[in-house]
Amino acid sequence: MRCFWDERQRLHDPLQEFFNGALHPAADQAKRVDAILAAIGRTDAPADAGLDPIARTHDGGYLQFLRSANDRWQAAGRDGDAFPYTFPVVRRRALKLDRIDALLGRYSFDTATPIGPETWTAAYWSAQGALSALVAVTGGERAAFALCRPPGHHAGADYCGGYSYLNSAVICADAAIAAGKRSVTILDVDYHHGNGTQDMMAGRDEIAFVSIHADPATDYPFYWGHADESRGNILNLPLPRGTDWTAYQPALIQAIDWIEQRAPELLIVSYGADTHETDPISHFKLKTGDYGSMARRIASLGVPTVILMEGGYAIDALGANVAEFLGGF
Ligand code: OKP
Ligand code: ZN
Repeated sequence: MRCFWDERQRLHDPLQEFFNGALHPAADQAKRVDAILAAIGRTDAPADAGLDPIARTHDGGYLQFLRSANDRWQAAGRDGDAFPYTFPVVRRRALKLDRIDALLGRYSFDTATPIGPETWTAAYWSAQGALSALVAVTGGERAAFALCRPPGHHAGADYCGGYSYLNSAVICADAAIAAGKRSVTILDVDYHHGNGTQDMMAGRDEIAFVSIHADPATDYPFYWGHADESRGNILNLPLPRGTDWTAYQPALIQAIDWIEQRAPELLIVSYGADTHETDPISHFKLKTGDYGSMARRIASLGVPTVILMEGGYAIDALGANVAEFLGGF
């Protein structure tokens, strides 16, 4: 299977994230990449499709912010990664503010997603990898993989969060529709709900989103991913902490039946290996071999598939988990 990766994605190297009242070492470490690269072997550098496909999906003001945030942070006299600390609550009126701290809160929903000097560059090439995987699949490949890192599924049209800055899955889906596909489905199997992807599904009947994830009553991102948000082109299948393959399988079958009914021309899989039993920030109990079973079930749909990397933080198991999933195709 063709795998896309660009060395510039390493330039995003966040030091810390803030949760539970303290700074912790960032879970999205650049060394995640080494584990995956060692396991998948040869990769191709993505082509540069430019800014247009990213600007089709994301808000212009947000993109401008993302590109300039760390410069503005430094201009305000700070070092290192830019962090938000004040957030406009949901109903606060729109204000045209220029202060970096106001912009950081306006365009973020958490304190886990700092912006470093090269975050834009890394996120840009992460999205380009997804677009190149799409080109491979529309060109006739059965499936292709993009090692998207930083990930994308928590990023909305005008916000970052959950280690995500640009939503590669939606960028890819929008590009496929622009290129003439009539129907695309995004299947998200990361441990965490893909809130950014879901948010961008409103009014998009040609794109559908189905997600299997930890119940947001107990797990991040809390405010999205509940079963009662399912409607039309959205299906949320939350599962409790402790879910193993036996308990996971029925949800996967339900997701696959739902996809089959929609008969998409293209499938995009947001693949997270953070459902693994040893993941340090998650609470499902899948084993390495389960990813092969999962992939074979998905592949049985017979739909051309773009596979995008999302989370997965158990470095010791990460390479094997990704290779097992890709091997299942
Ligand atoms: C990104 B992806 C841990 C707090 C974690 C952020 C999680 C982001 C997950 N106690 N907060 O979906 O893998
Ligand atoms: Zn995750």
